[in-house]
This record gives sequence, C-alpha cells and structure tokens, in this order.
Amino acid sequence: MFTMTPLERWVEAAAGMTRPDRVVWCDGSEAEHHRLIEGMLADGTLLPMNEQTNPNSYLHRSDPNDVARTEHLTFICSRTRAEAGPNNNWMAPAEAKERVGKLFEGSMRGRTMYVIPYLMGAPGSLHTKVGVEVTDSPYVVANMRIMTKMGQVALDQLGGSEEFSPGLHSMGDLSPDRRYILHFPEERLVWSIGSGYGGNALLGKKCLSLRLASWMAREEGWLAEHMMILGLEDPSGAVTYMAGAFPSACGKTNLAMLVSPLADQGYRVWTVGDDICWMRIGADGRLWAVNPENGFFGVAPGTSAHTNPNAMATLASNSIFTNVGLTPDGQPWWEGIDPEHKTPPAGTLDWQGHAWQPGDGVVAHPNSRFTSPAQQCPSISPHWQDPQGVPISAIMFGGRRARVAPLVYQALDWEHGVFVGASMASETTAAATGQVGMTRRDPMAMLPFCGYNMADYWGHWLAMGQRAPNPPAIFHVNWFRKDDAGNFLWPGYGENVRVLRWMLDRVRGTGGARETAIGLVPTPEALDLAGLDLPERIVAELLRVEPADWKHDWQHLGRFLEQFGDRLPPAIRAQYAALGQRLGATSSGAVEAV
Ligand code: GTP
Ligand code: SPV
Ligand code: MN
Repeated sequence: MFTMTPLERWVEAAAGMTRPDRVVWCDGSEAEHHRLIEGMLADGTLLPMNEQTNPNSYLHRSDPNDVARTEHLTFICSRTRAEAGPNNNWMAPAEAKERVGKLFEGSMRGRTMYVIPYLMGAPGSLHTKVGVEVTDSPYVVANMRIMTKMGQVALDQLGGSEEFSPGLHSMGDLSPDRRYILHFPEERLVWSIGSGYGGNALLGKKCLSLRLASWMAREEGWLAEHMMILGLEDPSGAVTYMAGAFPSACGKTNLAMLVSPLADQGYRVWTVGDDICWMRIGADGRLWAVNPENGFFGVAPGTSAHTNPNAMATLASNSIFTNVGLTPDGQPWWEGIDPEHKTPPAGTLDWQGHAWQPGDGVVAHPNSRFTSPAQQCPSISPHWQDPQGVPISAIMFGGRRARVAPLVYQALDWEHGVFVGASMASETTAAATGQVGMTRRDPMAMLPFCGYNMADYWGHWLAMGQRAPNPPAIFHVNWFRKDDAGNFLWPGYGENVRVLRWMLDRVRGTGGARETAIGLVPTPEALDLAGLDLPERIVAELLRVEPADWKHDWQHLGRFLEQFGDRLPPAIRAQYAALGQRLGATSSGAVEAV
C-alpha cells in the first residue's frame, strides 16, 4: 500500500495552505536549471549578461524595498519569550501561526511551488543537516542551487526519514507591512513571507544554518557560528586553520580569500568558508569546523582585482548578481570594482535599471551581492568539503570600529576569550535595513543570528571550552580604525595576512606581546610590516589601547549586559568586573546591576 513519507506529508500540507497552481520537485539537474533560467529570462526576473565576459551569469533586480535582511521583522517563536532572550524579537508560536498563517493562505495562487530538498554540509558527514524549502520564487531556487547541495543528493540522504528542517517561503506581496521571518526552533521550522532577498529568503543560510542550528548546537553540544574559515600555510607547508566572526559586511569573505603579499616567504591563505562555521569537539580535544555552504553570497561593492582577486575569479562565471549596475556591454558594475575608474562606462544602468548619470547616487546598491559556486574560488582549500572538517587553532572576533579597538589583541584564555567575543561591538552596515554606521554591541557577530537567549549562548560557549581539552586561542581584530580625517589607518585586505602571521606565532608560543587591560597586544617589532611603509606613529596608533575610550566602552557594554539579568553566566559577570578593575573604571548605575 502507498504511504506518504513525512516530507511528502509536509509538502502536501504546505500546498494545501498556499494553493499553488503547480508543485515542482527540484532534482538539481542541469536540465531543470536551464528550464528555470529560461522562464526567468522570459518574464524579466533575470537579465542576461555578456556571454563572453560573464558566461552563464544573470542579473536580478530586487523590489527596491527588499534589498537587505530586515531584523525588526525577524522573530524567534520559542515557547517562552525568555528562551528567545532580549537579543531576539519574540512571538508566541500559536499567535505567529495564526497571524502569519493568514498571509500564507492562498499566497501561491497562480504561482508554482518549488520543493527544494537541500543539504547544508557534505553528503554523509556527521555535521550535515537536511533542509527542505518550498518557495514560489524561481530566483530563490537558482540561488539555493549555488548555495547548497540541492535536489536528489538531499533526497537520497533523507530517505523516508523525518530528520529534516522544513522551511516555507513565499514572496507574498513584498510589502514590509506583511513581511515576517519566523523561526520555530522546537519544530526546526522556518516561515518566511514577503521578501525575496538573501538571508530572508534563502532559508538554508541564516535561518537554518545559524538561528535554528545554534539552538540545535546547544542541545547537541556543538557550535553554529557566523564565521569564515581559512587555512594559513606557512613556509614549512603546514596549514593552520583559523575561524573569524565579523558582523555582516565586515570582512569575512575578503579575509577568507586573502591573497598574501607574504607569498614569497611561504605564507598563503586557503579558503574553507566565508560566512558560516559549524564546530564540534574532535577526539583529539580540538574544535573541528565545517563550512556547511556550497557557494558564496558575497558583498559586491568594494570587490576588485586589487582588493579581492580570488572573489573576482570566483564570480567570473556561473553567477547571479543581485542589485548591481549593468554596463552597456552586459557586464556587472559596482562602486570599487575598478580602482582606476570612480564612475562607470557611459550608458550604464544603475541597480534599479535607470540610466546612470554623473551626479546621480550609487550605481550598485550598497548591499548588492554576487552568488557564486565555492569550487570556482582559486584559493579554495582541498579540505573545504572534508566530512570531518578542519581543526581550528585560532578564533578571531572582529568589528568595524573607527576608534577604540586596536588592530589585534589576544585573549588571555578561553574564558576571557568568550568575554571578548561577548563584548564585541561594530558599526552597522547596509547588510540589514536601518541606519548605517551606528556602533552597536554585536556579540560574536551573532546578534541577528543567535536563535536563543544570548546569555545562555555565552554559557554554552563557556561549557564548550570546559569540554574541549585543546580549544583554539582567541583574538580580536579591527581592520577599520580611522584617523581624525576619517581615513583607514590600516591598508587591510591582503595585508591582513601580517596579523594572521602574528596569530600563528602566538599559537606556536612565540610572537612578542605586551599585556594591557584588554589583553595581549603585539609589540610593533612582533608584526612583520616590511614593505608596508607605515609610519611609526600610525603603527603606534593602530596598537594603542586608550584607557579613557575603553572605560567608556566598558560602561556601554555594562548597559548591554544588564538586559540579561540573572541569566548572565557568573564567569561573564566576573570577567566584566575584572576588566573594569584593570581599567580603573568607576561603576555607573547601569553597571552596578551587572
Ligand atoms: P556578509 O556577507 O554580509 O556576512 O559580509 P562579510 O563579513 O563577508 O564582508 P566582506 O568581506 O564582503 O566585506 C564587506 C565590505 O568591507 C566590502 O565592501 C569590502 O570591500 C570591505 N572590506 C573587507 N575587508 C576589508 C579590510 O580589510 N579593510 C577595509 N578597509 N575594508 C574591507
Ligand atoms: C549577512 O548579512 O550576514 C549575509 C547576507 O551574509 S544575508 O544572506 O542576506 O544574510
Ligand atoms: Mn554573513
């Protein structure tokens, strides 16, 4: 007798609610891909690009009110508000289903529902999770095909099991008034309606691989993090793996693909991942990391043959561009793509398709993106899909901070390192809607992505350190310090390898450092700055720890931590008090409460 699998039952229920005209199961094949592309070219969802310069690549223009993640419309629908914590918007599960269920009723009428089975991670790996997204957006399907392992490979891994994370996505009417990105962690379920953009719509990325995965990771004893992963090869040929958590649009992709100016000395970088990192404790007591993604959804502006040649090579073919400009000969254009030319060729269309004129605003939207297959990256690591992952020797936390944070410092131990991660702050960027350039606390670069109460998350990090006999060393970096005129003090990009090299020395027990109130800062001689031409006073400024700035930062942090009340782990509280003491800071009313 024919019985339905749990997946078939869920898809039938989703179709019953959204009422599509047709249901198409995606197998991930070339033929299917071509059918989808043809359809999108025909209805204008995609525009063709120059087949010579950008083979098999397409441009998509989003609705102008749908160009970034919308954090204020993103909710964790856990049973209780306390589990979601002050770091998340919360809606009771029953209320969420009632309210947003109404929006899904019939939302796919006249449209096709695509069923996308996908894997986050390598087939057969212990780390890998199966997801299934149903969507009425063929653009989402085309992106998921690059960003995940989609189709038959996922159905094969799933079999008839119910071990999958379901995601229901509909474009709805694209009105922000009817846009919701809802996570039901107890059911491993996502509901997303009203947006077709990036992390709002490609449900394997932020929704499954970070918000739901962080919840699963706490239950199962691992870590799901917003981190890039790279391997630093040294002159002996040995590769040391490092992970780094920087907030959205703060440099993960660029660091992961770094082209090393120290290559002639034998230092080069291999790319393992650029956005998401899942880590488990290995038998050797180290943290082993995988990148569960299959592609890059990278920030376009600022990417050039000068800043990130590996990204330029990666996006040269088989890519989808979203909200970039289009030159008259069908090539993508964005601010910074060509350091020689500040303006695009005559006749270029801006991201909304209007003819661009000198004096107009930006050509590309500041959060315009490329979607490209990871395996096209020239620096991709031979281990990027290793089912067991790569062993992590160093973790970096990094923000975008014009002042206060030095170029790099090392935490004293794991517990202090967790506190350094918890005290991260960064200036907001165009990756999410809202004001750009506001300094906000963004612990572990997970403020928008931690699927549960952040105080419990810090507790989980602390517990992981106790369970792992050989945890990585922890560092904080800041590539974005500025002078009074607003210029970056540090050249950044490829030159960041000099900081990685110091970190490698520290991991090996060498590398000069001086102890400051916030941690171990390199001595100027310990950094290899040969050939950089950085005046001594700039180096001193980059490494400066100014007590007055840090006291102010400490009070800002105190007000942030205060929200977590009794749930704040005692070790974080103790680290906070110890930092205040080292800084000679006087407590404010807010701080007293911590
Ligand atoms: P998400 O994909 O949103 O998570 O961003 P990301 O963290 O991967 O950031 P990405 O590497 O794409 O960089 C974002 C922006 O910062 C781009 O415009 C880069 O050109 C710029 N950027 C990256 N690294 C550096 C750096 O070392 N120095 C400076 N000044 N800018 C950088
Ligand atoms: C981020 O904002 O951190 C991104 C882009 O990586 S998105 O997929 O839109 O979340
Ligand atoms: Mn990201």
